This record gives sequence, structure tokens and C-alpha cells, in this order.
Amino acid sequence: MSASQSVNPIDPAEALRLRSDFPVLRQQVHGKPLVYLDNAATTQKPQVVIDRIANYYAHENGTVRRGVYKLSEQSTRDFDASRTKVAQFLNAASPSEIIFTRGTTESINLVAATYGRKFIQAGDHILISAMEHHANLVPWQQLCLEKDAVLQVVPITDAGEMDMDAFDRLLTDRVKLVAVGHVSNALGTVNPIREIIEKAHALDIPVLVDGAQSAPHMSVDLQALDCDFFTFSAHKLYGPTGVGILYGKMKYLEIMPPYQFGGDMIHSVSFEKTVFAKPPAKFEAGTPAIAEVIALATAVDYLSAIGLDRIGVYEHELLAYATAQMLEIPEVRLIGTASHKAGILSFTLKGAHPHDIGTILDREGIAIRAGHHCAQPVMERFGVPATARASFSFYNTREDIDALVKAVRIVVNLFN
Ligand code: C6P
Repeated sequence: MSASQSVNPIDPAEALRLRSDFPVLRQQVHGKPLVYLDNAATTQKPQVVIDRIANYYAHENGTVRRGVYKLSEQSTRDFDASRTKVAQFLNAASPSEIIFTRGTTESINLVAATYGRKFIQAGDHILISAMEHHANLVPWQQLCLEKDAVLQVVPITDAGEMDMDAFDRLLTDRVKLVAVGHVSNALGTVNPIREIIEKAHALDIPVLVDGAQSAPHMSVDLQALDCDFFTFSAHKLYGPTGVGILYGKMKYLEIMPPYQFGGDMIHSVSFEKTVFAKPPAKFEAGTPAIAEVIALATAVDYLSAIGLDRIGVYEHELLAYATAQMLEIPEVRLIGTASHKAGILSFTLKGAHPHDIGTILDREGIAIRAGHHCAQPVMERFGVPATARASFSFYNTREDIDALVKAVRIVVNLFN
């Protein structure tokens, strides 16, 4: 039975009902109803998440892990409960393996600055793919420069899939870390990370998975995947900005040095010596984004109630519908035609720069992203300076896609 047959699908009425949970979507832009199709950049926030933040500041605000008074103790409990919630959401073995950061970017930088600085030596290889977001490229590139190590890059095919023969060739015993995206933000490709992890582990190589574009759109089971590090950003998962997740297997977190030094990450301090706290506190120096971490738990509850499998199937249906419509326009070139894709549609139009597409679509009330999507090597691979990108959520409908396609036809007529 396929995934789409085994889940109770989200139907158009439910999608509309879910959409009504998002106040920002109830507005007109340039006199047209807002069609929000930039969900890969950031998702909108349901009322429950907005209320959670407002309620926290109105009634509950108190620092965490420092106070002995009621507000602080309750905040600390809610903060810790959020960690447990995220651990359950990802099926991590323990909440202590969940570290709160500022976002995916900081999570990956943390691993590069701690694990990387300690364990990568001159001549070692770090293996990434050619479709990585800059956040999963530049930290490794800079580490390699610092350590005289070698950044190896798995090429991608014309369809935008990882070349797995090349991966097999590049995966030698000189590789000390594999860092790959689960889903490409520029192409929509879902990478075969289970296979990647199994092959890397056969050589005892740890694997970091950038889950920024997967965690909000498909269910992730970290114990089944068995990756060593996993990251995502709350703001792409219907939660607040300023919070990210770094999951790390305890065996690595224990041997990694701290990322930053200061309050809360210590066990004891004297002028001569500091004993660091155990993970996760070891990696969480300073006062965290308390309200945002607590509201992330609300976002996780909201998503879990809908069901990540149902979300994945629904967004995939939207992608298939959009792809078929766009292919009927001869001037459209799709960038990223992998056989396994998430709800991201990157395209160019003959005669029109992607920024012009974005600007004209905005006049029609449609929000998409135009640019290199922080994945410049992907643009180079496909010989384009930029793409226009529509990315879907469960609150989008076929009508949103009809509006997109109609607006794209306006652009085609203007420029051809
Ligand atoms: N992609 C996009 O429009 P931050 O900014 O730290 O929350 O996430 C960084 C990041 C890392 N990896 C992937 C695969 C991503 O897609 C992103 C963010 C946004 O595609 C902004 S460039």
C-alpha cells in the first residue's frame, strides 16, 4: 500500500478550515486575496501559536533555570516540556539529545565549530552534496580551509537528484563526516537519506541531516533513520523565529566541546577552572528564547494533530497538480524534476527574470520567492542566475495554484 493510500487525506474543505487558523492569510494584497506560496522560506503562524506567545508575555514571563519563584519555575517546566515534545515529535531517544539554537544555520555552525574543530584533521574529507543550502555548505567549507581538510561534493543529475554512483565513489575511509539536506529548498528533491546514512555508517562515518525542509512536511523518525545529527528551524514549522533544533546522538554530544561559554552551560566555575554541564545545557549558554521555545511546542501539537503523513500526501498532491499545470505553459522550465519531491516548485520563464516574475505575481496577491535561494551552486549547475519558487503548505488549495498559473500566464504574455 502506498503512503497516499494508507492515510486519510486532507480534503479541500479541511484545507480551508485549517487555513482559517492563520489570521495573516485573511488579508488582501494589492486588492487581491493573499495567496501565500513562500512556505519554504517561512511558514505562517496559526492563532494558537500567536496566542501562546501573547499569553506567555501577558501572564507567565519569568526566566528559566535561575529563579526559585513561581513564574520562573513554571517557565522552566514549560521550557523543558517543549524539549520533551520535540524529542517525541522526532522520535529521538532522549530529550537530552535536543539542543535549542537560533535556527538551522546556528545548529550546523554549532556542529562545525565543536565536533568539526575537534575531530576534523588535515587531509580529512567532509562530504556534502551540490544541492546544499549555504547553511550546510559554508560552515564546512570554512572548517576545511581552517583545518586543511577537503570538501568533497556529490554532483547532482539533470533532474536534480544526487548522483548516487558518485556518492559511492566519494564515500571513502578518508571521509570523516557526511552532511546532506533531507529536502532541497531550491529543487524540492527528497534525498535518499536512509541509504546515505546506512552506507556512511558501514564505514563508521557520522551523518548530519539538514532537516529544515523536511521536518515541517513529512514525519521524521530519528531512531529509525539513525542519523547522528539532525536540524530544523521552528519558523519553517509554523512556530516562531529565533529557535532552531539541533539533535545529536548523546555519544557525540558528550565528546563535543561547548559552543559558547557563559551562564547556564556550567556545572561549577572558579577562576582556575570551569566544569561544564552535561548536554543539552552544555550547548545552551545564556538566556534562551523562552517564549519562542514554549510556543514551538504549541506548533508541534498543532501539526501533530493534523498528522505529518497526511500533510505530506496533501502537499504532494498540490505539487503534482501545480507541476501538470505549469508544464502546459511552453515558456516554463522546471528546475528540479526529481522522481521524489516535496512541495517545492522552482521554475524559470523564457524572456522574464525571476525577480520580474516575483514582482508581477506580488501585484496579483501571490507571494513566491525569487532568487538563488541561498543555493548558488544549484543555480550554477542549471545555468540560471535565479529561479522563481512556489512552495506549498497544507493551508494552500488548488485555487491557490490556479491563481499562480493564471499570474504566470500574465508574465508570459508581458514578456513574449
Ligand atoms: N531556507 C529558503 O527560502 P534558517 O535560516 O537558519 O532558518 O534556515 C537555513 C536553511 C538551512 N537549510 C535549508 C535546506 C534551508 O532551506 C534553509 C532556509 C530558506 O529556502 C531561506 S534561504
